[in-house]
Amino acid sequence: MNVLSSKGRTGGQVLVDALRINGVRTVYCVPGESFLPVLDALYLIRDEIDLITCRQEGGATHMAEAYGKITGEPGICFVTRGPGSTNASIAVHTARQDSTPLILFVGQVERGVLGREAWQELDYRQMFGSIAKWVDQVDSADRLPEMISRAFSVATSGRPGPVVLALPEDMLFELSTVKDAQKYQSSQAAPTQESLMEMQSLINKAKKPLLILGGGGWNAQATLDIAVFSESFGLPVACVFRRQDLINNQHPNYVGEIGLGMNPKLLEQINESDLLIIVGARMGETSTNGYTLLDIPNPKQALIHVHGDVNELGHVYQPTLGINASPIIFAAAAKKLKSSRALSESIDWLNTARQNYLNFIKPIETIGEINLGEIVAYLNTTIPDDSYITNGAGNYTLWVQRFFQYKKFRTQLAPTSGTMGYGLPAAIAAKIEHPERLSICFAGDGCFLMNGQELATAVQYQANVIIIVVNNSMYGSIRMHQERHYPNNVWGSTLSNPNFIDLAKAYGAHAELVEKTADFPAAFERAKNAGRPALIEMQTSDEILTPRLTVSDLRRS
Ligand SMILES: Cc1ncc(C[n+]2csc(CCOP(=O)(O)OP(=O)(O)O)c2C)c(N)n1
Ligand SMILES: [Mg+2]
Repeated sequence: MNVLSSKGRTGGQVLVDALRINGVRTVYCVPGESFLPVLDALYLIRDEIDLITCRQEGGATHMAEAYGKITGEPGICFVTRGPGSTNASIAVHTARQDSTPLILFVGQVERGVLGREAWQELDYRQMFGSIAKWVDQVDSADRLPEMISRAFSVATSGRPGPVVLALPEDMLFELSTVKDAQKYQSSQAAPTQESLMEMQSLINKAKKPLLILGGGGWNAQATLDIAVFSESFGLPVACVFRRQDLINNQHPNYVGEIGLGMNPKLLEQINESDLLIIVGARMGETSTNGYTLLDIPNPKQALIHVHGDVNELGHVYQPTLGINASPIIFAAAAKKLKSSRALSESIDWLNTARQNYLNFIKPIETIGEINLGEIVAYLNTTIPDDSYITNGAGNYTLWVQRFFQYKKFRTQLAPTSGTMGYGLPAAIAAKIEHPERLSICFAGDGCFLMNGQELATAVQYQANVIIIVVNNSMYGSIRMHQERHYPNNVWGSTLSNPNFIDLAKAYGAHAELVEKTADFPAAFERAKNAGRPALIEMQTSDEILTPRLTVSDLRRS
């Protein structure tokens, strides 16, 4: 039912009705006086749409971004003008690089003072011009249904991404008799029959083909379909940086991640391969060893590139065959293709890749009482397959991504944008969306403090996440680069931290310190059963940089 009076609805009510029509169930925000009519309209339908109030816009917008990743529908976030929008920009960038559907609504000064650099005024078209997929300002309440409908379509069609809409304050109070638009439709490209036939023939001829998955716009069914395709053609399957959940990592064709800290043996096989079939991925810097993995613009391997955005094909690499198709439609079609390859001929190629992967994920010896590899491996074999594992940026992520096997679609919530502070808001959004599932956030000491304030949000909404803080008292990743370029000159990368246990308890969370690897399982059980958000801190040596590199190694080299 519309919140309709005889003179019409306020802009805020028209906007909220549009959200409801488009299936929105959760809205994230940090409130601002610039969008009070929206808050009021949300109050009137509070039984239908949950409002999650956060502590900082970076946290709020990252929660909305994670909602977009989990559901495939745009995450919705409201922030105030000026400083609210600048705080929120971090997650607009994440949504851009991670190809996530997101709609960020930003307050704006009233129409009559626009252009004077009024209080907190910004030109959002300029500010978000290079990061949003579309940014605009709604200057009349009558145009809200049209522009919101477009926002949903743009955010989800082709390569998904972020949309920013600015809302002049007086427009939201304005009364309008405009009619609602229908629910949005998302449009996707489909592969032609000819291109599928050509692909089939290229694969049938190849001796050492490799399938690489990545990007946005997938769903659970597509990941199952693509696995069937890999089986029919005997293809080893790699996933790009932080997209490891596009195939069950226990599937016999999965051979590892192409990202930072990747298996050198997988790198060798990519070099040796004669055909790469890349589905959904852009093959950006982090998935190509800094643009060294594939020759630009002509890789020495034959290249089949499948992408939902036609502009990605030929953007960096000239494909032998470019296919403009959404991963979902492509995977459904590829699943039906029949192989005429003699699978026995390439079985060694596949088995070697798989064995290399299995060897790579065995935990290795480390310095000190905490072996992070063993702890991740413990979780890998004990937690339910649908548990969420989230992280931000930092060297601690190398252990998570190397030793954990993601088994279901969208259980890995990790920013390909490399933004610190992502893990906690993502874990909270996941727990709010699926309270019945475990939601585990890995964070470095640096990473945790970037959005640690959202622990208050988790407590407020009973989002009982489990946070594992890997505390090495440094921005370890930066220290590693520093040691490489300026050995011994440690500067600006050490951290003097708060007592994380006391801090978490002050927020109302359960918290404990784990000092030895063997103590982790019991602490994890207590965290799971705490009935509130929980934090487990583990202190690791500042000598350890990555699973296979120490500070001393670097100083000796
Ligand atoms: C928002 C943001 N700021 C800065 C950086 C640069 N950066 C990348 S990793 C890192 C250090 C991370 O430290 P921590 O979370 O403690 O993890 P560690 O590397 O010590 O394991 C920094 C500062 C970044 N990626 N994102
Ligand atoms: Mg650290």
